[in-house]
Amino acid sequence: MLLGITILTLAGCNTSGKPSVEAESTTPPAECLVQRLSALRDSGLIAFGHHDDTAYGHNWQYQPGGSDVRAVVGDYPAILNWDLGLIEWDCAKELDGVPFEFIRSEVVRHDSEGGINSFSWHPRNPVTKGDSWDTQGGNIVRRATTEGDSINAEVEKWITNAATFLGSLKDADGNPIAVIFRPWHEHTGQWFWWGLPNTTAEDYIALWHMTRRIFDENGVTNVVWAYSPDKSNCSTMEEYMQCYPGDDFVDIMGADVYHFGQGDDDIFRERIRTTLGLAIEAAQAHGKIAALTETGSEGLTTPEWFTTVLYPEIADKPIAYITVWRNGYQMDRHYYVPYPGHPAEADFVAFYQLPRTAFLKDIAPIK
Ligand code: BMA
Repeated sequence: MLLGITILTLAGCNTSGKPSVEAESTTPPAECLVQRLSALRDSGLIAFGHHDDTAYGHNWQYQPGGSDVRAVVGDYPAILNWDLGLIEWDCAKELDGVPFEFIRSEVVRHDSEGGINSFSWHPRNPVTKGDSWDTQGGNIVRRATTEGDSINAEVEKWITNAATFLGSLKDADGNPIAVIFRPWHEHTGQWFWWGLPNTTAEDYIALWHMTRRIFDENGVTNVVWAYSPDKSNCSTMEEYMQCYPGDDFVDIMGADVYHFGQGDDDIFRERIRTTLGLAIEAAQAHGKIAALTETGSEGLTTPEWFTTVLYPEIADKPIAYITVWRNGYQMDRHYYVPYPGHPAEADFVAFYQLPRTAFLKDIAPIK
């Protein structure tokens, strides 16, 4: 809900957080989004994001205007998160079945309404052809970054696919739409093939640099880069920064911290304080933007979770946004925001009404 948002005119950018047309700005679109996120953080608002929000929800999919968030609070999330999983195999749909062309049209629509889009990526395992969670195949990241290795050529092609798609996101005037991209996430956990200990910090950093080089070679100027360690094995600054690719490669210092287990509120609180605390400290030290890049309590078994567990932990934090994961279509317990009729509905409305939480209407620029 609105807290007196300050619309700043940023150098080379207009009030929508885009390169200024009138001034024939040469500021890259990504830079304007970085400035918009900084302004958002400085305004005291925390933008709310939800994964696949308008594609499907608890008991519906692909309905015009559909969104569990909107159905409950009457407004869309400020940030829509999407995934690129399976773009590497040239598939028409991402790993949870959302067509990439649907994603493109939603990105354009949300952007035109003043919202922000963000992307994660769950690519397949290039050695075993299994999914992201298949950690078999040795140090795949080393092979992926070693010139001459067949996996290197393959993963370079995968990254080129991601760069081509993100770089091709354009608004109705043909201008690139800036988006947040959060590749190779949760690397401090051991569940992804690119995570520690399935690779080394040195190899991980090489993968990030390779990713960035390929985006640059493809002329992509609309990507804001988010680094997002998971709370696992991430309770010291040394652990948080262990795989940091460097100030020239990252714009957002993230933290992925989920609430597992009913009633383990204090464990979650402590994890947020620790890992998000490190993200904030690192962001301040490196001149970056901090964010709670993934969070949530699956099934919302504590109906007041948003206002009594999550909000007190983020309310006084200088972060630009938070993102919760998806409301699976016809997945009984796999959802992270309430849908109409769910016991957590009233609490989510109360969360929406809190002065610092920002949804689409709060961050949409005044035109
Ligand atoms: C996980 C679950 C899976 C999904 C995956 C990638 O957290 O939601 O069902 O396939 O993310 O989106």
